[in-house]
Amino acid sequence: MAKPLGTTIGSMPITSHPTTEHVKAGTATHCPYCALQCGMIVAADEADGVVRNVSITPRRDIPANAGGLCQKGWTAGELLTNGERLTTPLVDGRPATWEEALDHAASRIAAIRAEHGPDAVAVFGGGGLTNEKAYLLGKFARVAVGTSQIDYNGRFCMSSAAAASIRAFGMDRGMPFPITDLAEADAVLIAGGNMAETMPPFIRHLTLMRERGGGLIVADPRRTPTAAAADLHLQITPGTDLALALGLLHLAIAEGYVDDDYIAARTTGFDAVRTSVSAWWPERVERITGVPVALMRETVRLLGTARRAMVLTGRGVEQHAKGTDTVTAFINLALALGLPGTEGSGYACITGQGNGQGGREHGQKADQLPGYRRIDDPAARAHVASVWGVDPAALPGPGRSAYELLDALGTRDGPRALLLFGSNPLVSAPHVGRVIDRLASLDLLVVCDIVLSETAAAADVVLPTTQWAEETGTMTNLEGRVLLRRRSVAAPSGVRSDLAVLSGLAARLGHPRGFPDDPEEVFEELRRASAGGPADYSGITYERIAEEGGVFWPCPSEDHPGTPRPFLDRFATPDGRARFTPVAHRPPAEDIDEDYPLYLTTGRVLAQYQSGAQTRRIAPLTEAAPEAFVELHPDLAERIGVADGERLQVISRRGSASGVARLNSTIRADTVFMPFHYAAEGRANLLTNTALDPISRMPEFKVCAVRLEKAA
Ligand SMILES: Nc1nc2c(c(=O)[nH]1)N[C@H]1C(S)=C(S)[C@@H](COP(=O)(O)OP(=O)(O)OC[C@H]3O[C@@H](n4cnc5c(=O)[nH]c(N)nc54)[C@H](O)[C@@H]3O)O[C@H]1N2
Ligand SMILES: Nc1nc2c(c(=O)[nH]1)N[C@H]1C(S)=C(S)[C@@H](COP(=O)(O)OP(=O)(O)OC[C@H]3O[C@@H](n4cnc5c(=O)[nH]c(N)nc54)[C@H](O)[C@@H]3O)O[C@H]1N2
Ligand code: SF4
Ligand SMILES: [Mo]
Repeated sequence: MAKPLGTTIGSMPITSHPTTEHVKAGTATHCPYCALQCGMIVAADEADGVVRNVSITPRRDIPANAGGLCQKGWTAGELLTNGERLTTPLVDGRPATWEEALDHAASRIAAIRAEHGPDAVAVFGGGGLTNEKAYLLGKFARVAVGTSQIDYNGRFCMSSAAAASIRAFGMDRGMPFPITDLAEADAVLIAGGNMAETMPPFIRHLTLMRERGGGLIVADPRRTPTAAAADLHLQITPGTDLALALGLLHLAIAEGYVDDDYIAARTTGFDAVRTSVSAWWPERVERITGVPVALMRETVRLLGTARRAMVLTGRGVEQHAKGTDTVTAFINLALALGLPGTEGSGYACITGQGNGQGGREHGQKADQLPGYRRIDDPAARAHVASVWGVDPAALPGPGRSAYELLDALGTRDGPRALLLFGSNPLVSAPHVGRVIDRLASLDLLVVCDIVLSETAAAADVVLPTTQWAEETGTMTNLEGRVLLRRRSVAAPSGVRSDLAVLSGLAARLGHPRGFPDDPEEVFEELRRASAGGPADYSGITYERIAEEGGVFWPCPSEDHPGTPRPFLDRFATPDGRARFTPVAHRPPAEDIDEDYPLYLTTGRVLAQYQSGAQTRRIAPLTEAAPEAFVELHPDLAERIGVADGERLQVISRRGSASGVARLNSTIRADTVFMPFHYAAEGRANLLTNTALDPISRMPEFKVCAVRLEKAA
């Protein structure tokens, strides 16, 4: 019997309340970080415009966290009082007034555009930005600048799962059911996700499931806290999940678990998929994946006999050059078992960033207009152009995807200016050595941030912005539930909101109207722009969200209740049926060889968030996770003569990074792991591969070939 899922992970309780006697009356809002968007009450003392003594209390009325928070959430108040907060614009590294900084940025943008055309100016956004910001950023790029060159960090996040969901279901709502459905399942397969560290309160839903007798299966090359708590751990070779999914479907067919009635009534294309998995017999899959046949059989039995079952994917299977096909193979498995679009069962992608779901819907993507519309669809262009009051012909077409955009900066045909909001690519982009050169070759780099991130430190113009609890905006959580993140404390003097920055730049570029800085006004326009699109927000208002605690999209009118389970009656395809698509396994873009004999995989630790720009500045978090490390098996450590805690150099074809050795006998002996949260020599992305998925354009963050050396 597996261990019960714990209630404490790391040093902080994740499900209990703090003592509440001293808690001041505060504002109900949401966490600054991940897509769980835990509800919290933020209270603080304010005197002379300075915020002190911030207290954070978890909300019980938000089902995703229901009274729990992780260590990052508990300590988020320190973001509001941090001494490293930016409060003055910088031009060429020197403090400047807002007028000077905005004038300088706008005049350089105008000059570069006049000389080289609008596509010489690029815009890069983030999945942590509110819906209002993501929407206005997309409009700013297309209307105020006129550029096609806009994309965002979500391309590095869940884009493969989004592409696979659109391929299968006609629509990408990451989790097409309320998170509380998990507790009612009889079996859950998590492929490449480590929620015990990446979304600790999520575990509560799995604990409830297991307490009812449900089975948890986790596929991960490492024995993570999530895998350790599972009934079955499939300790897979990195980059081989596609073969695993094909093998599981092969077994499901062979052992009679396929739901023929569901397939006939709700899907198309099964015959081709059945044929495509016929050669994926279990012994062959075991040779490729390292997962024992017996565990595969048990997995299929658990999923196949469950009355209700869920298949979930995380970045572990998605961040590969074949991520879209891998997720497709897991969706094929779920469809064959009859799960998606039925009550209490389904497939979901576990979205990561705070507004990872909403951030991929409203137009900061290279190929997209608001409402999850395609920018190459004439009807979508006509609708959005009418809301924006422009000629549809004036809207640019699709631009480059995130890595392709970064890779093109400063090249002969590439952009010469970049405006960046809510991302820190000098830590988080693949093959970061290349990205350092590309950013350095720009004529203009403008970064909006709350702190001097590694990327902001390289900018010509830095604009200090307000953050979560200092401003209001909507966030769409991993369930597709639109939430209101309310202003709870005063912003420090000297900072402006991202909306105000866009408004100020647009005015200087000749657009004094159409770029309001009031979030609700922007949301009202977003509602109209999204109306009739797949992600239809037209029935959602700030008032409704406040009253109802969140509204699920699509919500096409104010009297519509919202859509917690969009696929119950039909999928979002033209014929209403889900589509099976046959996919083929292939090895990682860069496999191991004599010179680089180990797989490197990368990911997260509980106490750090993303590029670390925010969390590396919070004392309790840096104490908990102070520096870059390399997790490796003791046998491997012995071979290279390194002891626990000694410094290691990790070398790939693209660069070299360093971290302290962390010996762990539960990791595969052919695999090393590094978190990607750290700066300088600790950057895992000095090593990672830029091979892109052909459909989602996702880089292969999760597997490349490396060798280890003891640091001199
Ligand atoms: N603490 C913390 N929480 C976060 C974040 C953070 O930075 N820190 N970021 C947020 C964001 S944006 C995201 S996207 C989510 C990500 O959430 P997760 O997807 O849970 O996070 P990762 O750690 O990137 O990857 C999950 C697991 O995939 C495994 N893995 C690596 N390679 C493979 C492989 O080839 N196959 C399989 N099956 N597994 C593999 C890793 O060992 C890792 O344990 O977390 C969110 N929450
Ligand atoms: N090797 C490797 N690399 C990875 C991954 C991996 O698993 N392995 N995961 C990838 C994934 S899933 C993701 S999501 C990316 C994330 O990587 P990044 O895009 O770098 O994400 P963050 O660190 O969240 O960057 C957000 C930045 O915006 C700032 N910020 C926060 N709030 C605001 C705001 O409201 N306005 C503005 N203007 N700025 C704000 C923060 O201070 C920070 O500097 O990394 C990717 N990179
Ligand atoms: S799980 Fe995510 S949303 Fe919840 S407290 Fe932690 S970082 Fe914040
Ligand atoms: Mo992400």
